[in-house]
Amino acid sequence: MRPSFSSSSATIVANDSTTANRRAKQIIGAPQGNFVWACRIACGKKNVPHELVAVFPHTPEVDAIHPYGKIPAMRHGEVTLFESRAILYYIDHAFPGTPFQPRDPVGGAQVE
Ligand SMILES: N[C@@H](CCC(=O)N[C@@H](CS)C(=O)NCC(=O)O)C(=O)O
Repeated sequence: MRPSFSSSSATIVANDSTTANRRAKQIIGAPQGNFVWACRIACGKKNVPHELVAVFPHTPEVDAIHPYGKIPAMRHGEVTLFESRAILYYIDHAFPGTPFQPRDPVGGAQVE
């Protein structure tokens, strides 16, 4: 069963000018999931347009990417990722905008 969600919240309208942004980006997972929310908030902060594929854990869309079937997973062109920290890292580094973490080694390590 697919979870219900407001389709109006599933698409973030943003400047689509970069090469990375031109590829379709999907966040895969039920919208009520806290780790899913973290990834979607990150997309919002970076103005990264994305489609929410609203599915529960252990569904085919998730199992195709995550070896343990957990949400979130992510697809962006040829790139597939799982684990919210990895997805957040990707969003932070692949797209322009104010970084979530300091880029200098000491600042980045302190955040970690
Ligand atoms: N460390 C993972 C945790 C993901 C996670 O536990 N997601 C839950 C939903 S909030 C899930 O998929 N649970 C199903 C399961 O554990 O089998 C991450 O940060 O992505």
